[in-house]
Amino acid sequence: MDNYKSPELILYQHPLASFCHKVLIALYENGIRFESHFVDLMLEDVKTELYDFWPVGKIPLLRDLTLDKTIPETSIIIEYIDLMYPGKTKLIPNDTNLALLTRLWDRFFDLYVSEPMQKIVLNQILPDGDKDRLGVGKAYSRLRISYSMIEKQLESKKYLIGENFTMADCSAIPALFYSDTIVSFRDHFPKLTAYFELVLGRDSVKRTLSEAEPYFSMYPFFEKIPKRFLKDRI
Ligand SMILES: N[C@@H](CCC(=O)N[C@@H](CS)C(=O)NCC(=O)O)C(=O)O
Repeated sequence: MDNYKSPELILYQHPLASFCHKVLIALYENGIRFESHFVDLMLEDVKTELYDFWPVGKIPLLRDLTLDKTIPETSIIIEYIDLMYPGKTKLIPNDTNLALLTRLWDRFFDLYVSEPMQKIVLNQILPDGDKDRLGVGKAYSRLRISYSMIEKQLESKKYLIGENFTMADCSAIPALFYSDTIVSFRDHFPKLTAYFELVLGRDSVKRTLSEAEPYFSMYPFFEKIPKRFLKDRI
């Protein structure tokens, strides 16, 4: 039986989606029980249910049935679970300055790694006439600048903001997992590479990636996903 299932929390998500990984890692870090509702954005009925709660239509989306609350936006979902369902990993530090740094690096990864990564991935599946050459060029250079900034941030730190794993790391891991398949950081950014290897070892991350694995072949840069993340290691 799956320990993580409970009728109280429902997470609308898709196991391939990087922003869903961000929240899944946070939930798994603290063994928070929830029920998963897969959202296939191609299927109208699932989309309708999601749009009823949050017309923006982005995933993931959390529903807390105990309080009849809808919680959208990954950073807000993580803030919410840290507050309402605290566990061994304090995702938002109690110290005000560390909390600010956590939020800053969470924003940084969403806006300056995930966003350009998504731009490049989306562009890959667009028909030729709709491709955005200029925007994609900017996205590639943004990723390189971001990697240099992360390398500097990690100079004397174990995790992104210090000794402890936080929301900033939840945000970083999926962003880096996919961005590395587009602009690899492994040859030029040793601290970033070492950090990424460290976080890949966490159970929450292993579980998230193994649940994503059956869907990896749908990813436009599938051939760039390192074979060690694939079950059949083709
Ligand atoms: N700012 C949002 C971003 C979420 C997001 O972009 N989710 C993607 C999946 S990774 C999505 O819903 N894409 C479908 C769409 O944009 O219609 C958050 O942090 O929750």
